[in-house]
Amino acid sequence: MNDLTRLEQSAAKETVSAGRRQLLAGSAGALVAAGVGGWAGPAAAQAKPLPAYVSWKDANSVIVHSATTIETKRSAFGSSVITPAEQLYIRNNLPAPDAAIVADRDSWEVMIEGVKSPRQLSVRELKTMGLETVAMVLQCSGNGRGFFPSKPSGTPWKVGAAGCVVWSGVPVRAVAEALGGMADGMRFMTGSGGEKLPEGLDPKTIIVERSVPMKAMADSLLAWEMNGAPISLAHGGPLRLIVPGYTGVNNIKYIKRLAFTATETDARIMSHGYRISPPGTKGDPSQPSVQEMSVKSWINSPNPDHSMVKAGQVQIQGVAFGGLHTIRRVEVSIDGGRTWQSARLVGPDLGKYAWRQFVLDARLPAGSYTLASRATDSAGNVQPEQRSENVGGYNNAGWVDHAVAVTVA
Ligand SMILES: Nc1nc2c(c(=O)[nH]1)N[C@H]1C(S)=C(S)[C@@H](COP(=O)(O)O)O[C@H]1N2
Ligand SMILES: [Mo]
Repeated sequence: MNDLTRLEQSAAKETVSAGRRQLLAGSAGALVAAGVGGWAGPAAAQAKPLPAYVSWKDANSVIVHSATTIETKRSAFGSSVITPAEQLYIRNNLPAPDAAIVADRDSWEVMIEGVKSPRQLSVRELKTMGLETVAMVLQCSGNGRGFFPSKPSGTPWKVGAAGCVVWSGVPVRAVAEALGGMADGMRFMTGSGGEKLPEGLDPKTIIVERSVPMKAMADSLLAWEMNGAPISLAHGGPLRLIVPGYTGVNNIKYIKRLAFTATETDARIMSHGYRISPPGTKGDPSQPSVQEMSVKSWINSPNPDHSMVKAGQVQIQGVAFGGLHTIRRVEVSIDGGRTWQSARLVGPDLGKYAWRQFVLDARLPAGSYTLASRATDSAGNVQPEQRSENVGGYNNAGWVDHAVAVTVA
């Protein structure tokens, strides 16, 4: 039995117990408990239960697309900057490793290569080498894919494959220094995930292994803590590579090897995956890789998932981030982008990699509105009106796609 089958079976088991739990919650739960549930069964339109390894997530805050793809509901994003672990999205390209790896966290080892004195370091040793904390937006490269009319293959995320999370760990540069500094001629930082790979397949075709340009090292961490707690298995514990400003896939969970390399890895997820491929083409190494995030914002409230919006004073709020730059301003439109008003940034500024909450205090008489937001970063980059078409449905920051239609009564 391979890992995927095992995962599906455990997910199926979970269907039953979660269904029992939901029985009290109403008829949807009752349907699942009656055995109609399952990943592809007739009840597929019903909310899928949480798989076992993320059973601790808040079921009401997430959309379970599959056992390895779970999205935060737009209506669940709060106003206090940080996304709680219970609400944060999940994206695993491979089934998560066995929970045994977080039983003795300090013993987890990562091999450091491409330095003068390469060696294996345990989390216990890493904890002696330095400490830094960074708040950053973790966002899947495919967040917003669900808005592409071309229906790219992959999870149709809307806005919820993103969150703002705080990580603590040792700066990668401190680790490199402790091992004699970088070897000559290295231009990339390459991280490899520690999942067990199915046998009989070329590991390069399945391993989660990504290279980022060396400049990304400056603020990168080998992190063991998220939002003040040891990183859960689901989010990459015991140890995760954090590359602030770079899309989700570059933040390698269960990191088992960190190498400074002269070239990008030839792992398939790097060479062919996550490429900006023009319509009608296939991913290949000549195309731009999905790496740095760019300026983006969206409105979370009010939105169509909420119950009816009452006419009168309304706080229109959302989040904005610049990827590698801080947010300078956010404009909000209540008429689909014909006219714009400056929104106010609220809450603490947790640094250039975090998102900012914004709010527009508006008086809305009864009627229909298209609410949109448009962010500008400190480098003067303005969130684009339209997505850039690409086969994979990556990097969607277009404000038109992210607008919401609401009825005020
Ligand atoms: N080892 C490993 N790291 C990984 C992945 C993975 O499958 N395995 N998925 C990547 C992708 S595509 C994303 S979007 C983020 C998701 O992080 P999260 O599940 O903690 O939200 O992790 C990235 N790091
Ligand atoms: Mo992702």
